[in-house]
Parts: sequence; C-alpha cells; structure tokens
Amino acid sequence: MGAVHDHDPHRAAPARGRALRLGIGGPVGSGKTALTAALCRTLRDELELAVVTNDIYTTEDADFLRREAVLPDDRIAAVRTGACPHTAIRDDISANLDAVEALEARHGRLDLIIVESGGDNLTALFSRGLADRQIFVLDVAGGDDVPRKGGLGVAAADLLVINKTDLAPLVGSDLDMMGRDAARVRDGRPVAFTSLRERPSAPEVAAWVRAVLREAHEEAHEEAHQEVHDEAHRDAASRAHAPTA
Ligand SMILES: Nc1nc2c(ncn2[C@@H]2O[C@H](COP(=O)(O)OP(=O)(O)OP(=O)(O)O)[C@@H](O)[C@H]2O)c(=O)[nH]1
Ligand SMILES: [Mg+2]
Repeated sequence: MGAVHDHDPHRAAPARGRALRLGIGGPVGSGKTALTAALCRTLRDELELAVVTNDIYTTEDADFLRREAVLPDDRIAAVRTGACPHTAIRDDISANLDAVEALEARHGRLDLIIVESGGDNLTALFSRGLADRQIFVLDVAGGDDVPRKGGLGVAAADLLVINKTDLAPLVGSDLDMMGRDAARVRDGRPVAFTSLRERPSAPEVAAWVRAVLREAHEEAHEEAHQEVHDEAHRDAASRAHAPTA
C-alpha cells in the first residue's frame, strides 16, 4: 500500500486511544449503504459503533440508516459534500473529520466509526488522515470487466468487496474472472464476494473488520509498551549522567 499513499498530504493519526476509522467507498449504487447497515447490525452488540455518511445534496443515506434503526439516531451523522464526493474524503476532509470528532465527543470511547463516501468513480480513495482502513465496494452488475480495468479503489483498498453476486446469473457476470482479475492487481490484499440481498449480515466482511480491530489493538499495545520501555531507558540514561553527591 505504501507507494499509493506516499504522496498523501494527510498522515494517518495513531489508532491508539480513539476509534478505528473505516472508510467505505465505491461507485454509485454498488451497496455501500447496504454494507454499512449490515456491519452495524452484525457488530453493534459487540462494539461501540458510529457512522458518518456523505451525500452530495441530501442526507438520504443517513436517513435510510436511521429508518432502518441500525444504530440509535445520535450515532449517525450526515455530511453534505456539495461537490465531488471524492474531494470530501480525499482533499478537504475537514467536514468529515469534524463529524467524526463530534461523534467521539458525544459518545466517549467508540471502537469503530464507519465513514461511507458518496458514490464516485474508480479512482476515489480515502485520505489516510480520515480513514485508517478502507473497503471498496463494486457490484457485479457494474460490469465484470471492472476489476480488470483496475483503478486505485480496486487495486489499493484494504478490502475489495464484490457485491450483488445474486445478480451475476441475470447480468451474465463471470465471478471467477472478476476474482482472478482483482487478485492480479491487488498484490495479495483480500477480496470478498457478497450478496447483501441473500446474506444481509455480511459475515465475511464483519470477520475482516474484527481481524483489523484485533490487529490495531495489538499495534497500539506494542506502541504503548515501546513508549514505556523508551521512557525507562531515558530515565536510566539521565540517572547515569547525573552528577553524584
Ligand atoms: N440484488 C441486490 N441488490 C442489492 C445488494 N446490495 C444492495 N442492493 C441494492 O442496491 C441498491 C443500492 O444500494 P445502496 O446500498 O444504496 O448503494 P450505495 O453504494 O450506498 O449507493 P450510493 O450511496 O447512492 O452511491 C439498493 O436498492 C439496494 O437494496 C445485493 O447484494 N443484491
Ligand atoms: Mg449510499
């Protein structure tokens, strides 16, 4: 992933002490809101969750999530981007960061904040200053040649979800080919096939999220351990150099 983000002007903030921020991006209508709803339903009893949605002119995605009662209303915030959706997740992330921080201020310790991007083209990736990890959602009806065509989202997202597999026979999409093409450009990063219509709890994506959280906790633990070690080392060094009475 490194090469993709080397020029990212926004550096990732440390995950320690705050919620992990998970971006969900992808083309219009691929199932980003359906996946957000699925993750909320599956994970809400085990994690402290909140959601930020991005729409260009409306708050439709947030309204949908509230109507579906996937989380209490005050855990769902809407950002109206008023411009290209990718600008709000990549270039000027301030409105999204404000929304994330307001949720954290209101709810105290959260484990996971999902940020759903507005539907956009294949090149839109989240700034690492906004999202610690990101999922890119394609759907099989958008064309089975999309993974082959690549694009940053397909190639570099931490997890690629290929959704609406239930529609594959109807639209004549070749799932095996989509999987092979995605694997070719993704350098070992994972791909999940989902049908949120047939399996609305998205168990494979929820399992991936749990694994990511475990990994983030382990990293934070190691970092904290390293800091304690460094401090002890500094104290010992300054004692060694202190003049003796
Ligand atoms: N058949 C089928 N339909 C699905 C599936 N997942 C989502 N949908 C439908 O696809 C439509 C778009 O889903 P959304 O979740 O709103 O897509 P989105 O990516 O959030 O769309 P935007 O936010 O507008 O870009 C809705 O009518 C969903 O019910 C699926 O796995 N199979
Ligand atoms: Mg949506």
